[in-house]
Amino acid sequence: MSIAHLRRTIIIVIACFLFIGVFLSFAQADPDPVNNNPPVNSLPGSVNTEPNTPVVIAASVSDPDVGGGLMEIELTVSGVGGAVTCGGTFSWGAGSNVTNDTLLDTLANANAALSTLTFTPQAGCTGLARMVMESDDQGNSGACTDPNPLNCILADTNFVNINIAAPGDSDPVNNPPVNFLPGSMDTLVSSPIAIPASVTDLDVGGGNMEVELTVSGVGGAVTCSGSFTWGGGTNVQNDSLTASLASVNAALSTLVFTPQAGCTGLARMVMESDDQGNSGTCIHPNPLDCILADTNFININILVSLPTATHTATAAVTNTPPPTNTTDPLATPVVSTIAPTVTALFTLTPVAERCLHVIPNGAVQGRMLYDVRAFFAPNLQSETPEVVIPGNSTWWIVGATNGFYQLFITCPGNLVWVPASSMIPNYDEVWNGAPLPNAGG
Ligand SMILES: [Ca+2]
Ligand SMILES: [Ca+2]
Ligand SMILES: [Ca+2]
Ligand SMILES: [Ca+2]
Repeated sequence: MSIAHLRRTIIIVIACFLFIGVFLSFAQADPDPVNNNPPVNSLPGSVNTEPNTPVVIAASVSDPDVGGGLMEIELTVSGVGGAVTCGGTFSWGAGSNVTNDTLLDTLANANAALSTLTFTPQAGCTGLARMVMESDDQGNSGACTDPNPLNCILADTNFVNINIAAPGDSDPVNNPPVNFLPGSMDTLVSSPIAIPASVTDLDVGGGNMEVELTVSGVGGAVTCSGSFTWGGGTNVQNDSLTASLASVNAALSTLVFTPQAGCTGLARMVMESDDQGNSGTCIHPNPLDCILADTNFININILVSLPTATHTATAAVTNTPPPTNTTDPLATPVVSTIAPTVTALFTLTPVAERCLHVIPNGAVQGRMLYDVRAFFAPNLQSETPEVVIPGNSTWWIVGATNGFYQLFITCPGNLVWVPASSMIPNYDEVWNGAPLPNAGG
């Protein structure tokens, strides 16, 4: 490499460093090198969260001329009043579970503390909370010619609204919990039976529910006692659990009732769920009045033997002719040879039958395209000998797999399958062509 070449290379490298330096100085430019410039808060105008659920707030501050000087950051949870209906607390790098806090530190450290800012709404409250952020630069930096040095300290103040509501809950008052529990089930003498139980609550959010289960004492119609096991306890006659909605439902999902040994007749279990007031602004003088509950019971019929294998069931057929002015493929008149109410002979293997008084959430009704033989299982090998589902009748679809739909026919426990290809959406005014589930297959 020649001397001239080397010199040219060095000049280019120096030019590059100069360019980068100028670029960086522009990036951090002090727009007024003589006087102080104000800090600027970065804070969202609003954030959304669910009741009893902490929310991260993205907050930071900048100041073009604070340099290595100190900033003061003050955070405050607004009191309840006016539009603000909920209090709360916050945690950040400088404090935990506080309603007001200040920090005096460098810009970098202030932003490090702000980077972990999390707001926790007041327990059980829905509505609006608010946090105020004030940053001042302690006069950093610039010449101060004002006779009052306090006038040389520049500040920025903002607030963030925190909207606290459960998805789909437009009502700021508490909504009650709803239990799902079959009205009755059958089991054999001394045979434990799994009970499908669950609870929902629109606005409990991250708050706790309390579920209490009790085996009714013998008396009146109740002739048998028993015990139960669930996620909250084993072989107990009374138990309660206070936990999140997901946790109480996980506990309920394993509920098994064991009848008193050798007893036949009727046992009963009571389920009471309360939402601990979660959530809603409580306007009652007595806070207990803001706790909403649902109470149900299930009758457990304890039988020497299960009902006879063959029985006649009257299928609840909604055989309404389809309307004429829709895209319903059946809008052209269909001549059905089957009467509106169909009596079908069911031959089902006796099992501890589960009667679905409660249709699963999200289930839709479909319409039969034509008469079709029902199946015991979702496969072509399990065709029933005599159960025919009439064309044009409508049914709840409670399961879908392997190219089959499972239909709820009638209580107790009569569930059958039909090929999914034999059903279309129901175009009546209630279902309005709601899509049917994907049956795969
Ligand atoms: Ca300045
Ligand atoms: Ca400044
Ligand atoms: Ca509500
Ligand atoms: Ca509630």
